[in-house]
Amino acid sequence: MTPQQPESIKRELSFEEFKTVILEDYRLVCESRQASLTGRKEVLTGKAKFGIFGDGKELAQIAMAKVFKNGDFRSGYYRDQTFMFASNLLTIREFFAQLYAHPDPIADPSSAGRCMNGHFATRLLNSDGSWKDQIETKNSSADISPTAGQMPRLLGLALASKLYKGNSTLSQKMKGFTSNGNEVAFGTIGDASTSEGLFFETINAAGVLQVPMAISVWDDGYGISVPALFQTTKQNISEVLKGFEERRKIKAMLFSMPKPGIIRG
Ligand SMILES: Cc1ncc(C[n+]2csc(CCOP(=O)(O)OP(=O)(O)O)c2C)c(N)n1
Repeated sequence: MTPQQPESIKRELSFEEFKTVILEDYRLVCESRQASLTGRKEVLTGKAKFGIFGDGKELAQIAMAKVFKNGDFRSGYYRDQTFMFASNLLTIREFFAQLYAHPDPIADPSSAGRCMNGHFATRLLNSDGSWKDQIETKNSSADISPTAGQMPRLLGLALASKLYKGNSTLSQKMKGFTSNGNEVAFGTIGDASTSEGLFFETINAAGVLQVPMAISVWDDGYGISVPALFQTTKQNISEVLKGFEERRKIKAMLFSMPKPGIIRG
């Protein structure tokens, strides 16, 4: 995690502080739900051409936003509006500007109307073309339309942190991009999209490489109208992924193996 943790995370909250946080979170849940309902009406009445929304996934995203820090990156998909609101990376006005494909980057900073709605990007460049300091901000890489396409990029972002961490010369040179590799890459994906090969390749590679990556699966049991029974082994991706859990035994075994140079006979 990046060093600048808010005070509220470091110490115990008083009851009044706790109440304030809960009420703020509840307000955001309601606002985000209303944005989904209103947005869907705009699409179904023909005022916006297409739209997918994040209703039903509000609370989990608020929880995720609480541990998302400056310097971290998101690589996610179209259901993440509440996470973006909670991370202060998107306003409801910008959300609707994207739905109406507003061509002004001030109205729709994600893509100036170029991307579909729910494709959440933060800007990496200043208006003069220079790099923004990515350590001072929370960051979101632009969503892409093929489901699970966000997974390899998630892995790449996490691997970058590991490489920075292991190479102080590199991380010194790349000030503005890393704080000694302490950044975490946060990924999101729908349960049906976990059937894509890119998902399993990413999970496998993350296990091998041991990179700082956190994945949330928004598991609602369906991919459009197809239930998990027809697309996920055991109908439950969490059960499937248990096989990828790192076991202390395996780790201990690897560490006790002789180095290749000293194997005899
Ligand atoms: C590679 C690919 N195949 C199909 C689609 C069409 N598509 C868009 S969303 C979707 C369903 C995804 O379901 P899930 O991953 O469970 O996410 P949810 O929308 O339910 O949160 C499909 C099949 C796509 N965008 N990309």
